[in-house]
Amino acid sequence: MRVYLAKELLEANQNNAGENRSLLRASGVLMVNLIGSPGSGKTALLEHTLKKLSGYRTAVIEGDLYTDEDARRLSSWCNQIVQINTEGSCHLEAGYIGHLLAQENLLSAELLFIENIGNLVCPAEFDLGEDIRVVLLSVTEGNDKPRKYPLAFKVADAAVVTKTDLLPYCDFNLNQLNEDLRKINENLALFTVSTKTGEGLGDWCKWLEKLLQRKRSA
Ligand SMILES: Nc1nc2c(ncn2[C@@H]2O[C@H](COP(=O)(O)OP(=O)(O)O)[C@@H](O)[C@H]2O)c(=O)[nH]1
Ligand SMILES: [Mg+2]
Repeated sequence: MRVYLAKELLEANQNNAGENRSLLRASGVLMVNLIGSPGSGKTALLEHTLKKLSGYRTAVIEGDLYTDEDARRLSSWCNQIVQINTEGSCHLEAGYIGHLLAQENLLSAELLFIENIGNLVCPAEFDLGEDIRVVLLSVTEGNDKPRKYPLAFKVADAAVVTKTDLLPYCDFNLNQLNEDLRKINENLALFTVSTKTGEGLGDWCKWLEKLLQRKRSA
């Protein structure tokens, strides 16, 4: 009997991620991987981001355990959407993404978003070959989450604090969050947004556009 070590499987994932990254570089597609707890506002942020960036060719890989509800929410706002149902698995892997890049017409997009499976643990361990990894944290989850789930914030390029319209009703301490995040990842970009009021969405989309320009001119 052969015993597989998680380390070996992660190495295989890393190789697949490298292949995805080469494909994306050759095609000039900017791939953004969104991770966050169930209900942190990933789909809502995508809906509003896709609406604001409607001048670009956009595509979404929507990861869910079973349903296609989120894909249906997003389908009017992007040029292409592909649903992956993991049927219980708690994260997406680079091999799945590589398969979709090869089978679907995703490389014709300029901006390709991935909504990862909702949780702050496993998705942090699996590089998908993305250019940018973004972790969402809603104010209703509490500002202690980076201390409790540091890897998700350590491996991200940006953190988006969502549902800021609810700040008056929560004990969420943005200053403490900032302090904790600097200790975990001093290069992390930080955005605060509300899809209800529109606060912060402009800055977030401008940042994405800047990354897109940089990718195009690379
Ligand atoms: N008040 C408020 N609710 C939000 C905001 N963004 C998302 N929600 C709500 O939070 C719930 C979960 O959002 P969803 O985007 O489905 O989260 P996901 O599971 O991470 O994709 C939904 O009921 C949304 O309407 C926000 O900015 N403010
Ligand atoms: Mg969702």
